[in-house]
Amino acid sequence: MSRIAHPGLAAKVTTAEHAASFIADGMTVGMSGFTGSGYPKAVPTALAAQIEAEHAAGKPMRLKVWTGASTGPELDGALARVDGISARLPYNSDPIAREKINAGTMDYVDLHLSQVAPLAWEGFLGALDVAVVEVAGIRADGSLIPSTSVGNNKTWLDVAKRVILEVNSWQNPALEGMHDIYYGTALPPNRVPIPLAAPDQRIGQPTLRCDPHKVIAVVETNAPDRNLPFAAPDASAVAIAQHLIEFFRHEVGKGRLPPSLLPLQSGVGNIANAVLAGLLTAPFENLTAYTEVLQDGMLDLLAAGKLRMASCTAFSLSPAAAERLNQDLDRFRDRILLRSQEISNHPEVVRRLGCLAMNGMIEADLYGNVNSTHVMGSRIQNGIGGSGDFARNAYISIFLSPSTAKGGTISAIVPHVSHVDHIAQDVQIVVTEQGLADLRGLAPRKRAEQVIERCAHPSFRPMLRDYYERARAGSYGQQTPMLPGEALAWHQRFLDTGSML
Ligand code: 0RQ
Repeated sequence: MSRIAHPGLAAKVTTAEHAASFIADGMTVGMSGFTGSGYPKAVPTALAAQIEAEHAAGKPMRLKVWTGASTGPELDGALARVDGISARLPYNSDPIAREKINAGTMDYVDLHLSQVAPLAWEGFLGALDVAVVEVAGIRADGSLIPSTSVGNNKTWLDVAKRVILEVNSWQNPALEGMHDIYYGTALPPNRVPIPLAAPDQRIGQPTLRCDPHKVIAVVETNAPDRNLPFAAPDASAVAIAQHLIEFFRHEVGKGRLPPSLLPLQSGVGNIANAVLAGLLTAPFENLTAYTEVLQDGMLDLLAAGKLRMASCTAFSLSPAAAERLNQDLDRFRDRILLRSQEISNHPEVVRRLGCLAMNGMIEADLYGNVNSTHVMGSRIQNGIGGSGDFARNAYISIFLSPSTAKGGTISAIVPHVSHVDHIAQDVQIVVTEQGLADLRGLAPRKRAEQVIERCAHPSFRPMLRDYYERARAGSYGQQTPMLPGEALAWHQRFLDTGSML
């Protein structure tokens, strides 16, 4: 049965190649997609072929590409491979695009994910020529059934001059009704409070609005979302999870957290997933999540009945977990809500709900400043994503990482971070496999002692103590002792010798 119930839009069905031909050099294209979910699969691939042909004919063709967050290889990978992206925002984890960004041949605007939609309405990002959005179906009234991610789709459909829709029949029709799309946002001075006071509250409608007159092409697809499988948690990830769960138990014991904790936010990656796996056997029931991505660990918690419900903007599931959810969607559909990313990550809502923010990091320094994005201060790994939206506004802001990287040659605890994403005021708890530093209420010098003694790897502790003692002796000021040249030379040593040791 066709998924396109609107006759006018059904009449616009065409090939991906024809749809892609509406996109020209220099245009800005807003695509759907958030992690490997809900991104268009056919038009970007056709577009990559078109770009390759243009380049072969000696003609320029490069686009500005906006999305929700990272996407799948058919989008970022395909367009980056043919050198078809001049500028990208707001998040990237594609390895080919990463190389181009770090080679300086692709501009990358790394943004807080909650701020992308407002920036687009405010006109601060320039005009959006075309939106290319995957949906699970089109209803008779022309409204759109969202797919496995919402991301910035609402905004792209509203602000784009023209719209191309991909209707993916691989997506489960039972997705209909799982979304909550809120149309109450406005620009200052007309902005009003977001009326959301609990993770399971609905404040919007299940479908996306779209003016049918703006739709220039509809493409039918049947293609799976693609996320990478998670690695099984290693000993380090398990130790990090144990420290954190012990901390939660302690906080419940002190009466600073309720027994069912507070809404969980969990970042991307294997460590975050290991923490969720740890919660499966931890003594907390009736948990909730108010987060960006729903990953395997959360699905397991939902299946086990530990997690009462999860609010997110996208599924970020391994192929096996995506298959499992697709087969069994009826079991989960009343306990999962998908929202636009400006709401899933909204600072006002995160602060009101009191989220427990758990995010990965590249490195933390003695005072608790965190670098989430740049290796050695200059080479971007992914982007800040939603970590800043949550960290600054969380009830407790937690950053997690193994204490070393690159086979133990690099310390994730450093004298001074080589790039700052999260200032010390936004970082309350730092956890490595070595232990957990609780920095709440501590002045910088007390923070330094905690971070070195609890989080640093034993092979780096003597060097960090030595640096800190000399900083205490020779620093210009004693509020946040620092020897600027040496703090940066710490990173330079790796670049010079391949090891910080
Ligand atoms: O590089 O793959 O070349 O070996 O960084 O590190 O250990 O695989 O860890 O997948 O958990 O990612 C901060 C990047 C951690 C992630 C970051 C190198 C390491 C490896 C990846 P290789 P791991 P993870 C909401 C939350 C920002 C966005 C965010 C991230 C690679 O958590 O992108 O929080 N966060 N979003 O070797 C040198 C160090 C290093 C280092 C790691 N100290 N020095 N290299 N690496 N630490 C979700 C969304 O926004 C969608």
